[in-house]
Amino acid sequence: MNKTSMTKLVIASFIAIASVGTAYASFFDFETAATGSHAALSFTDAGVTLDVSQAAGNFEVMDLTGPGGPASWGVRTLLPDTNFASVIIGNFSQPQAFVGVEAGDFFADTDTITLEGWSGLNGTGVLVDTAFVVYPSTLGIPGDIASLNVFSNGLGTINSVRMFSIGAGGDSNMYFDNIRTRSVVPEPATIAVLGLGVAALVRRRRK
Ligand SMILES: [Ca+2]
Ligand SMILES: [Ca+2]
Ligand SMILES: [Ca+2]
Repeated sequence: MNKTSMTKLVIASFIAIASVGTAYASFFDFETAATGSHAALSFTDAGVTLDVSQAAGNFEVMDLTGPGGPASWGVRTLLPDTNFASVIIGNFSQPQAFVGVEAGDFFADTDTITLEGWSGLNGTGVLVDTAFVVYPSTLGIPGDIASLNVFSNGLGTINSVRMFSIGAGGDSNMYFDNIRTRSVVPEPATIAVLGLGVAALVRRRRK
């Protein structure tokens, strides 16, 4: 295979990967976290670091062994503190094109679960995308898992997320787990422009 066809193959593979809707590269399951109350925790997977905190107060890492979560959630999961409208914040070490999270509750109340993707850290800048799901009191884990996804778009890329639920009972005891992300990669057009720039530089050096 010559160099030109190799380049074409690389670009074709890149376009194929970029067009997959919710394919992900980094996965955060929180299984390594100590149970209990935390002000902040840091997780790294596939070159992306996720810093978890709460807008105010501490969040919890719950042990699901007792209540029994879904098998795919393992034995550690995130829970906002039990104050009304507590918000879990996730900051990423680099811009993300896609962020997904799973959520669930143990019946009790009807929850409105929200995932917001923001252009800045700590839920600042532009609100790029929002996903929300109403999770009725008749639903509960391990059987019923809600999945929420946000995507970068014309408004910007995602550098942080806010996750929260508002329960009809005034609490926010919704459980969050299995955060999946895909980092932003330069678009083929950007790569082509960069390539032209390099070629121009090489030509100038040769003169
Ligand atoms: Ca987990
Ligand atoms: Ca509920
Ligand atoms: Ca609830």
